[in-house]
Amino acid sequence: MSFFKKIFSSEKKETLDKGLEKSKTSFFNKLSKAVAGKSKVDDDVLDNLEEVLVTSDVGVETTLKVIKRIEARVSRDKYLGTDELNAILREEIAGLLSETNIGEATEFSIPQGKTPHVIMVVGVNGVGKTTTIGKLAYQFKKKGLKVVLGAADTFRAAAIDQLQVWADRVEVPIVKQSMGSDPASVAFDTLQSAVNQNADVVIIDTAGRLHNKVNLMNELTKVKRVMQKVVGDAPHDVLLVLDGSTGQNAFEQAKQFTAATEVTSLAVTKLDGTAKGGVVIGISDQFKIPVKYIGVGEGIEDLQVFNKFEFVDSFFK
Ligand SMILES: Nc1nc2c(ncn2[C@@H]2O[C@H](COP(=O)(O)OP(=O)(O)O)[C@@H](O)[C@H]2O)c(=O)[nH]1
Ligand SMILES: [Mg+2]
Repeated sequence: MSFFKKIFSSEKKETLDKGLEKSKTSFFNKLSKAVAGKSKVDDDVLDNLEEVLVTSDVGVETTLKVIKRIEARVSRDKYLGTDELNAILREEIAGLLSETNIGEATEFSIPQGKTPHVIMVVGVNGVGKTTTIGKLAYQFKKKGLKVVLGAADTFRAAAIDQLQVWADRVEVPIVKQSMGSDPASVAFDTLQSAVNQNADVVIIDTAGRLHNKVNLMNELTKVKRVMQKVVGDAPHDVLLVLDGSTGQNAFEQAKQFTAATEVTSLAVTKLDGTAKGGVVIGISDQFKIPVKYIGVGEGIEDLQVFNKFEFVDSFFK
């Protein structure tokens, strides 16, 4: 199919292939059981396939769409061999994802002359916000952009320390206050410092205490409002970080956060250590917000711009 004609950067693809290994092994084990003793894709095989997709965290809604597409294909082609199922899944899932009105995600673009560009990072505790911020800061810095980090997750002292560790590693300035201080005040200071230094990009870390949606919404709204006193249209991006290894939980978090605040893009982390990588397929299909980045390791280089066709290609290869 034409999607795969694109030549993917081989180094990036290798990391992705390796990162998805657990998800793939688990998927193909289930798939081979599902088609054992069957040479033809029939109703039984489709039933089993449905279960394989759901238990691989693709999500019920997306699974049903995929099954429908394959059913249509079975009635069109009369005979489909189970040995072709990989290739068929690859094509039909790529086809399904190409139907969403979200184009291919690209990395954050930092407009020239209208700086600083402010990115606010949100998500539940432990999903990988701080790590993703560190990796992003590294990518921006490599491009020659001036980055400032803001430690507005003031809920735990360790959260501030962790962002400091990343700031030191990437060698970018960080603005912080003590634990328990007002996150909006930290964000305000960070933007002022960024403006004073003529920085290109600001990345604001936040605390994600989801136990109360109203609280969360109020806090994020306040942070935004206070930032706008310094940069009128901040934040320019709100990146929601989701932990891919939590599977269906990541779906739930995406639903709750997008209801609580305006989110412009998604990052799905920890795809390297999990068999639940299929969750990215469901999230890409079901949310109107693009998955922009995926985390495929703990290292500074292990953040990739998400390409849905590249992902599907790696997954079903
Ligand atoms: N394997 C793996 N670990 C990750 C990834 N992203 C984050 N982590 C780890 O997840 C843990 C929590 O990350 P952290 O950034 O502190 O989460 P935060 O609480 O949302 O800021 C840390 O141990 C990170 O090293 C990833 O893409 N792959
Ligand atoms: Mg953190």
